[in-house]
Amino acid sequence: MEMAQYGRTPQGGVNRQALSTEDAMARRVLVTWAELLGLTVGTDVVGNLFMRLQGTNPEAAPVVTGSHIDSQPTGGRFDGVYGVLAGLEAIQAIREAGIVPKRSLELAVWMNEEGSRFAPGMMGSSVFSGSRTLDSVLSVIDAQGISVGQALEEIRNEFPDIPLWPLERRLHAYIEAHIEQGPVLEREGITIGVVTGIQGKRTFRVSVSGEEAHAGTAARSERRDALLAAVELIQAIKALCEDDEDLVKFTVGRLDVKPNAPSVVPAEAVFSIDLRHPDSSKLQSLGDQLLDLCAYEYERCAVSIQELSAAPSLEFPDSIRSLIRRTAEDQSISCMDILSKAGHDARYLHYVCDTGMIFIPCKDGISHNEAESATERDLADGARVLVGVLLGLST
Ligand code: HGY
Ligand code: MN
Ligand code: MN
Repeated sequence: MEMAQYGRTPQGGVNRQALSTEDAMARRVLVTWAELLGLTVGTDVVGNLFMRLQGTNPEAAPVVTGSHIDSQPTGGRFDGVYGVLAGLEAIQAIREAGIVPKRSLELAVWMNEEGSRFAPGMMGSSVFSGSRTLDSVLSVIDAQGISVGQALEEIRNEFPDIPLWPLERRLHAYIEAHIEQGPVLEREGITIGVVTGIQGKRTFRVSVSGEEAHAGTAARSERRDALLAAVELIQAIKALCEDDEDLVKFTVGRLDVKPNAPSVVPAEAVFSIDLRHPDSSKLQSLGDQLLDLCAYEYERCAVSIQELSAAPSLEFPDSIRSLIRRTAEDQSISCMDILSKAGHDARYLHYVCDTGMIFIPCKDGISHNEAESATERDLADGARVLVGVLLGLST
């Protein structure tokens, strides 16, 4: 609740976008809490934050837990930050129990998971794990034309004393606690989701270019209305994505129109596409058909499409999943297997070390919405299971 003050919105949610002043304030509080616990704090060139409880064998690859603290513009108080604070609580509980694990335990705060201010998301975890190059993210700009590189420099200036740790460090395992962001656990009356994997996702940016004209005089047959063209194209993609099983997830979350003036025929419409499906081959073919649709002309306008990210469905290793399941059962906390329909930084850690996720329910499955909420009991149970899993991996 205290963390939710940073970027708090009047409707009770948070707007704490990546590398914003609200993000910097939240980082400041986290670093203070970590230092009070005697943890060692580090960062890296892509703005990830790490807080370490040293193990008896400092050379051994660490066990890492964490998530993100950046939010969507109308985000909730739990998406991401729950995993960071559950991780901090878990490390605090282990330390206060006087347990010194063999492997160091680290809390990770990944930079820009959400991809709202700077697209695509998961920049911190993908660069850390070597899936993306640092240069490919530094040049990305926000709506005001500020680049990730500039924003990172500002954040570094806020925390000049935090040492830079290397990218692509060897990790022993990574565990992320997160709210489900869907209705299944709550509907089934189950507390812990043993996450089996993450569904695939492809994101695109589509630019439609037409020509400014007078709204009152330009003849319809001569108009090159970029917005009407975008609407036609979006409708065509919507039809392509309609499946009976409701497995295809197609979202146009952002649409920018230029010049965006009521009496000027729009000359440009740029929109985002977020496309997801649990079956990687289906996602591949849907995305390719979408690309084909963009090859046509709509309202005499030109269409160009850029793929921003493409990630197949993944399955977490059974070793981690059974450890999570056993830990929940040992603590008589109900659990069930569940596929993550939402994306997470755990995707990129999965490519470099044994990785898993622990879900807890959220109210009505609502997320990426200011009404997002979770019960204290579920939040605490998730942290309890996290402690057990971290001990299982590090002692
Ligand atoms: O979009 C996602 O799946 C994640 O919550 N950023
Ligand atoms: Mn999240
Ligand atoms: Mn999110």
